[in-house]
Amino acid sequence: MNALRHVAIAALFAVSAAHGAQTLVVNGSLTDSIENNGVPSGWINLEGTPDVLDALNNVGLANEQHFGAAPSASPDGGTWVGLGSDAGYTERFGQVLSGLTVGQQYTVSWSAGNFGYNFGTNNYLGQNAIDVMIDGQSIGKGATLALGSNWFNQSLTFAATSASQQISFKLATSTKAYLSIDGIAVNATAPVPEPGTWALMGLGLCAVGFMRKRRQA
Ligand SMILES: [Ca+2]
Repeated sequence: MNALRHVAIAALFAVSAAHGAQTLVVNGSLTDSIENNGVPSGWINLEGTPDVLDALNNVGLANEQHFGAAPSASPDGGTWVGLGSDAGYTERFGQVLSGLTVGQQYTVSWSAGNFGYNFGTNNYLGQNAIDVMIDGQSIGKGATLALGSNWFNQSLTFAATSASQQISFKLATSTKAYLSIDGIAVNATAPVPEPGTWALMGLGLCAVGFMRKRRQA
């Protein structure tokens, strides 16, 4: 009887542990040295020349402060990534997510701002949106942002189709623009217990049922 109760309790603990959420992104804070044409550690450059910047070093150039709108402090802090676009030109960066559960829904969240770049004829001041891709296919985009000083929290969801999938970010249209992104996270939206957990949970429920039966007898 006591042993059965222990099995039931252990199974319930296993189920609640499976619900613990943890971001699957490496260096989602996009922390690294200021860099023109580079991406932070943990990330790969997929198209064009993304930059690592902050409010004092636009487009990843030291002491470059020609913004279209002065950035407010990033909600995530530190450095972030800048993505440009123009007719026939795009910049994209990403990383491979591993440990995904097939069929599981995941939420991708990030902060974005449109501070632009305004220097001579190099004007990237248009509005644009962050486009999110899984294995090179768009799963949607954040709200379109006009030039301004604020950061906006944005998110999208997708269902995993493989244990490892590449996530990447670029601008949604070819309008000449330069947007910033920071604080990227990927978390299970509504965790589904894994097969092993289902089995344990079933065992726990059987044990509870068995205890009830014994008590009734
Ligand atoms: Ca950051």
